[in-house]
Amino acid sequence: MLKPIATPTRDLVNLDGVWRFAIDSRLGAEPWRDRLETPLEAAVPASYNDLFTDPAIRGHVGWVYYQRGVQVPRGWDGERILLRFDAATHAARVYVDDELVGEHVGGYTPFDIDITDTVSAGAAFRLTVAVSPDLTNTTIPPGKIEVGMTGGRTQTYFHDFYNYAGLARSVWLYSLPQRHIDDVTVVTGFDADTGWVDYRVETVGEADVSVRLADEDGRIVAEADGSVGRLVITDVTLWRPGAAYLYTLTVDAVEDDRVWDSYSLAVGVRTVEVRGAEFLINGEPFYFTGFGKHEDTAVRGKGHDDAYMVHDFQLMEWTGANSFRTSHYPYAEDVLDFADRHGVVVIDETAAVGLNMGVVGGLSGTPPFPTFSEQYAGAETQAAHAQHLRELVGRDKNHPSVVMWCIANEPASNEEGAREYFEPLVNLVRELDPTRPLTYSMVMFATFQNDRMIDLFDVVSLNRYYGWYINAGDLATAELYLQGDIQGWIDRTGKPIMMLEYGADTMPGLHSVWDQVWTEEYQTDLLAMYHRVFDRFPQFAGEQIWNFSDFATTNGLHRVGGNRKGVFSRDRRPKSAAFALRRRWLGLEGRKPSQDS
Ligand code: BDP
Repeated sequence: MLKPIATPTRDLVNLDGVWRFAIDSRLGAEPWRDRLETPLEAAVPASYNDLFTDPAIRGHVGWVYYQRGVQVPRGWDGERILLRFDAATHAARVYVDDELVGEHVGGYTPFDIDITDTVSAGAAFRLTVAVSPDLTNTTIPPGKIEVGMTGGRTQTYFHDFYNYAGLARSVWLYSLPQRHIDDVTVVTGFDADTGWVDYRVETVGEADVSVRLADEDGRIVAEADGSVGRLVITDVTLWRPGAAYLYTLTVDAVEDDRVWDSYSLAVGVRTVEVRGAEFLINGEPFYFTGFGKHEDTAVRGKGHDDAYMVHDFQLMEWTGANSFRTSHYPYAEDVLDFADRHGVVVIDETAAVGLNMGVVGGLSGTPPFPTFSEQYAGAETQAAHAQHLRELVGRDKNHPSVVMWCIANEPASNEEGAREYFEPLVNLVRELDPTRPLTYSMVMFATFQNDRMIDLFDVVSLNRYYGWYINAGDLATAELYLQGDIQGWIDRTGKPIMMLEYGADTMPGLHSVWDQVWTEEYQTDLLAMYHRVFDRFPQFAGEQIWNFSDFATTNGLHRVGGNRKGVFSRDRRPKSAAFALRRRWLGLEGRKPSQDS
């Protein structure tokens, strides 16, 4: 799916700003038929939850409504006219004046609605968007809605981060020529100094395709005709971690001597491969350093914010991180564009978090009922997961920064039914994208003895909390457990092994000379213990700490003001561990992990 951009043949109008806002219980029937009767306005992009002081809005179960007027530019006669929602979390119904023009389920992937037949160039219309924060067994992530003792509907879900919802990313109105480029797919490769870009272009309407590739100085380095082909680059400059290089691919759809449509995208030439226990980028072993993150800031919730994006990348670079995981859902496309431009490596994760009833069973890991059953994650959930994967790969397939798909966080891979649930999804992603390795991050109680599906995947990704949820305050015992755990996975799989979560909740300013949990010293010591263990295994392929920064969670007894496992606080101030990481990852302590593997 192509990102909407302005080109010589396409126009783009941004609809961000302040929209009228109300929850359904405070509106009459079919509220889209008129101006919303509400005193409230909400910022777009932003999650709506923390904008208002009213708890009934924050935790609302059911539809919320956004509305604004839109003016269609007068020059758009004869063009196709579309709305693009970069995200509506978790479902949306879109109305133009009185008419329902489209719907979408899935809170973190974009969708288009073609409104050509409903609106006119030069005219204005009323745009109303109903957005649902609800999580059920037909959404990804899944959740449960029940009627409680007070008669109100309550939402539960099986992940700790707060269920922020709303229009958290940009909304656009854009024009497309009737004959247009519908999709572009690139796969890159190289041999010595010669690089190539295999491309495939899909068009709507009859048109001949011609493509050209320019380097960063704007020099054309290769050209071709036809909707499928290979562009060869002599003396290629590769896209490398820490040293991004982007070519610009321009695609023209031509017919009757006229360029009907033109579209450009950035292309980084690089390869990704798993060989034995090694994760290779451009044929060279790559060791991941970095974080699991969240899209999470005060007031905005999961609202995309360019200032925070720039600052987060700065802080990651400052710590020496070379990568991050989009835990636990696809991030705004702007984040991947930024990673492409700055040579930051991304593990792109789906929103499939909480497919695990064992987590409800607490540390025993005993599910109250089977996870992979019609009661919870059944055929409908699997279908929603498959659709989510199609949309994720469709959006992100051309980003050089994306080197691996993580198709679920902590699923119950130890439970019966896990393999049957995941095997078709693995096959689907391999068909959609045969080039990138696959992984899922593994919950504590999915062990090398009981996991049922690792052989379907390329990389073993562990989430481990020895020293926190297990052996809290006893790092010596935690170290033994961790050592045995990693050894077990090496013996069982021979695949690259990475740690995608490890960490400790930490209260900035709390200190102790002893092994006291929640102190800054304990977080630093726990991370150092993990690193000591990782460094004993040459097969180890990477370390991403949980979490980059503190983040909002749902109410819960073991969360004090959110999840505090951040190396930075929620307002991005470093805890002591940040300085220790910087020494390790920038190689200031002698060993630089990325050089040794
Ligand atoms: C892991 C989850 C992550 C949580 C983390 C924690 O993958 O989303 O935030 O535990 O408890 O199980 O801090």
